[in-house]
Amino acid sequence: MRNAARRLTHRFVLIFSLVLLGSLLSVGAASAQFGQPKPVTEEADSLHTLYLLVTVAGFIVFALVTGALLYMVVRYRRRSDELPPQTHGNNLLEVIWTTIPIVIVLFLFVSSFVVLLDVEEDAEPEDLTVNVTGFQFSWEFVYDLADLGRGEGPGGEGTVSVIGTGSEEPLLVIPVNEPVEFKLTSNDVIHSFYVRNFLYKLDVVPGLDNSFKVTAHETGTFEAQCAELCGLDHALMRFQVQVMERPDFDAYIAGLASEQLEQARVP
Ligand SMILES: [Cu+2]
Repeated sequence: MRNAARRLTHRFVLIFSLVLLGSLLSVGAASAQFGQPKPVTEEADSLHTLYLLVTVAGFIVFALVTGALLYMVVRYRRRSDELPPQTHGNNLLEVIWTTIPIVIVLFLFVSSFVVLLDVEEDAEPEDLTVNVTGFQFSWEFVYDLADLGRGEGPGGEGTVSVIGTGSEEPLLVIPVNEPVEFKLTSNDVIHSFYVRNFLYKLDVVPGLDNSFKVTAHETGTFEAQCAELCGLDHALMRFQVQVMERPDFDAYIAGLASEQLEQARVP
């Protein structure tokens, strides 16, 4: 009898340790970004926190359910042909297993809604606007010289643009620590504007004005691409986003402006 009790304790300790180890590994993996690109905007930070919250909650539920299941399978396994006591219905249990999922779903709904409100907040009129046009098969980024956001900027009238070609990926340059609005339009079919490190993408739909705002908090160059299969050369619709300090951004735009003015002068 004592042997049987000891065996049971051993098994319980083994199962409990496995579940604990699994949970620790899961939480460790989740906090190590779990395959997500590094967030480089304030909005991406909120999205990443939400992602971790959902992932960790999922793993905790998984560990608890699997642990309870394994324990029950071992503890109450069939020992003889005798029919065990039969129980029909348990109100308390039903209330518990209905309430817990409702609380979890409500918690996830509220936290997602709060993050969504933050991420999809409208841009202010003084924010820098970049007009993005997707076309088969590249991108055009247009800056309005009279609307270069909160810095001094080169000023002046007119626009400057960067157009990609099949062989050359266009570069989208934005200033760091400033809200930037992207206004997305398409000339032909549906594309999708996707910058991995923004942890966000938005469809570029003909006839529909889509826009979103980011505040990048890190300088650097980040890979981006079209994320909607839009035709044969969809794979060529890659581009790069470069986040720079405000003076560098102003110098870049001024350079583009004088370059394009020069080209316009050439007969
Ligand atoms: Cu595409």
